[in-house]
Amino acid sequence: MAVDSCLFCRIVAGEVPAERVATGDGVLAFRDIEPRAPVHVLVVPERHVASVHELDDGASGLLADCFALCRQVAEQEGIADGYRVTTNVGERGGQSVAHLHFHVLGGRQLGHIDS
Ligand code: IU
Repeated sequence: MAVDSCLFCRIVAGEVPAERVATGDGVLAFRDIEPRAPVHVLVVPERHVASVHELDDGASGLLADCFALCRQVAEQEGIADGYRVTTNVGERGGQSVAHLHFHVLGGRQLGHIDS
């Protein structure tokens, strides 16, 4: 997908509105438009990467920055005692936006992942 037509690249660029909740080193957190839990925030790298499957071996810094922002969001949102961080890969894996993103979900009792 061309970066200029990627929805999350356009959110990062400020071309598409989103409720931003935090920023980190090359990463952005904003509220999911269709929340599946009382807290549902997406953490995305600013640089376009389609999914974890497209990451190269040098991506450890990017991943550390993403997870650092996930932790910050959990603290900010008051869910640090229990939350889920998840990422989908490819259409068959439930991914609908082809820009790497981590769902930070919490604020209610979460069950096992079974679907
Ligand atoms: P998924 O893992 O690729 O399915 O997650 C994409 C998420 O992006 C999904 O939870 C949508 O509700 C969310 N989203 C959004 O926050 N803003 C948008 O404009 C669109 C999707 I389109």
